[in-house]
Amino acid sequence: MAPVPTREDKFSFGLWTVGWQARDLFGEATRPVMAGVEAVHKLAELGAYGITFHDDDLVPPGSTSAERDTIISEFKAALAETGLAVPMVTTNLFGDPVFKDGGFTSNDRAVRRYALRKVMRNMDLAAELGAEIYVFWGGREGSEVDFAKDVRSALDRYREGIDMLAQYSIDKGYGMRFAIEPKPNEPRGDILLPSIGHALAFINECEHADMIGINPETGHEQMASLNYTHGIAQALWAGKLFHIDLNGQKGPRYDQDMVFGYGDLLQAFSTVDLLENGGPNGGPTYDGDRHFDYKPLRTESIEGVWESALANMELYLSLKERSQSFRADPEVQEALEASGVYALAEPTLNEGETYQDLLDDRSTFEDYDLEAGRTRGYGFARIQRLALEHLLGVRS
Ligand code: ASC
Ligand code: MN
Ligand code: MN
Ligand code: MN
Repeated sequence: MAPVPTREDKFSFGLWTVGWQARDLFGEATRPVMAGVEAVHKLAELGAYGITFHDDDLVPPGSTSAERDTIISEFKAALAETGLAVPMVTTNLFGDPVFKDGGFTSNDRAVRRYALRKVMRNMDLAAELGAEIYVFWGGREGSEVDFAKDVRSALDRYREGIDMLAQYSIDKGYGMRFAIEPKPNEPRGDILLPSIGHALAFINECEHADMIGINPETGHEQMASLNYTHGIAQALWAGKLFHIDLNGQKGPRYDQDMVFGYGDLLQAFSTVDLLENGGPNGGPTYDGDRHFDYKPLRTESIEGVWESALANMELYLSLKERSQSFRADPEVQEALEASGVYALAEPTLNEGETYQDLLDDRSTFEDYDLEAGRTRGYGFARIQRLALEHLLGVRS
């Protein structure tokens, strides 16, 4: 029996995910528009905790002020009725043709100023709905032509925008935390802040770095052949994992946004193990929402949309169960012990030991048994075998 999702599991979905009409590069929409209210009711029924949105997902571009007000008040009523939360909100700075060269980093200054206004307007709504996280995915911040974009100036403008918006949140008392979402390419040929590492380095240059973290998406890292679990572990280590976008991706190709676990299942297993168990040697853990940013298959009608929404949550919970059985297995603990996994938590130098003490310790170099170090085995093969047996449920 698959585990049943509940509010306590803190699952959330983008309105643009279940609401995706499945318009792609080669074909028209295969599904009708889904109103925010419908998504709220159905997600709540399935056991989700929250719903997130881009400004334009909730309020179609071109709506009048009166239409906007009506949509927002109906959306709020649905939230009140179901108890669904809005933990995160974000801005669409990619769909409108005005953003073809980016929002914060467009070569056109008027576009940059318009982009900032669009974000501020939506931050006001986000605050009204109680969102604590504000995501920035700069899908159009980038280039196809290296000579057409001064990357250093673009990063100056990116930082200027983020700094100003951080100040806006502070001055308004919104208390939001920002989460930057990296992606290597698509829709731009190359996107700025292409990986977790690039984004972390960028944040360190921002004025209000303490309130800025990242929102890494599984598939975006995997598009660049990077290990997502390692990436979020480094973000946790840096105290910067403010939010996550979970989904599935089959290696380096276009952004597939499949159901979580439908790409690299083994890596999804280590991702859930890290998020739920925090790593064998402890350290900062993640307590935000388990947010899915996926696209229901284009082949599906509405039944398939809700089927796949449920599949994300069920698969996550199944992997959580499997990771708990993995961690609780005495043989696994013994294998981790024998492999030095726990021992890596021990500092390399003794307390108070200096480099001079190390130089004086002949056992570390002159008398070190190099041959023993060269020929030992680490036993990682056994850990992998046990992990797969737990994942497959042949061991519990
Ligand atoms: C986001 C986000 C993405 C993109 C994508 C748009 O806000 O996290 O990955 O927009 O979902 O289709
Ligand atoms: Mn300031
Ligand atoms: Mn994606
Ligand atoms: Mn995403």
